[in-house]
Amino acid sequence: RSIEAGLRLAMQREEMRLMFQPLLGLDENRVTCVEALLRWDHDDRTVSPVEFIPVAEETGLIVPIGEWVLHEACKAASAWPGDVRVAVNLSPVQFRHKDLVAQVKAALSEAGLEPTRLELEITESLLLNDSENTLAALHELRGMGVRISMDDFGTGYSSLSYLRSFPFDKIKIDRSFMADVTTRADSQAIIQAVIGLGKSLGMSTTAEGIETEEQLAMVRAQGVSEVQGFLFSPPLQPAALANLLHSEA
Ligand code: G
Ligand code: G
Ligand code: MN
Ligand code: NA
Repeated sequence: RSIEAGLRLAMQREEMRLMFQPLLGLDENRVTCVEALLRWDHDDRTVSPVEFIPVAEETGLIVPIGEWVLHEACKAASAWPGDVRVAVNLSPVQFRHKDLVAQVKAALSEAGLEPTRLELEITESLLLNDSENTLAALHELRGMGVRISMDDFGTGYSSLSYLRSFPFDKIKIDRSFMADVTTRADSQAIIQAVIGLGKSLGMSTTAEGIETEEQLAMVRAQGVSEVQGFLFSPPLQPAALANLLHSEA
């Protein structure tokens, strides 16, 4: 397929780049974290990760691509002011690869970035396979000081059992729960319950997909720690993100 053929050449052609979406800490009232989001400029268009990540996973190309993302994200973060963290999305395939911990260590040391400034986001589906190796890698990374977030919480099948098998630092509540949060009491109740669950397990909570002032007011009142969404900022080019951080510093 053409995506596969293109992906094989994408790295050497330097067609991959990162966008950066800042997250707002509500207590701090400043950017606390920035999520790195991969883009592929190919054949006169920008291909979304939704399209190419599955192909990269099937072909194993996600391993070198993911390693590049880790290095680029850590390098970018090392130039940001203050203690802003960088969040990197990881694929389950990367977790099954025996070199993941070594790759993370290399990316951190090459960039001179403290491990506490790196967050790794994993979606719930990840732990389904090969859970022993995955858990061992997660524990080793966490032992180094790297933070681990559960991404898209509430969309998978086993959210609650994952919270019991691994001590995540952060729960990111999926944006599908924000869509109707201002009009539906049941969505509000679910968000409230997840925040409470996080508090009792010592995990912070982030609300994804905040697009309106009403949604922000709602999740703020409910006690969420951090928000992400187009209201505060869309994903930005690296220079625009650096400007934003320097204007805050
Ligand atoms: O930025 P955007 O909305 O297009 O991202 C779409 C999806 O792609 C999201 O689920 C996001 O987690 C995923 N994604 C973005 N960048 C990366 C990456 O570097 N690695 C992996 N595995 N997934 C990514
Ligand atoms: O699955 P993950 O949470 O990693 O996905 C991140 C994706 O969510 C990014 O591709 C980003 O473009 C998208 N995103 C970020 N903020 C918003 C938002 O407020 N609304 C919508 N619809 N998408 C968002
Ligand atoms: Mn994410
Ligand atoms: Na998400």
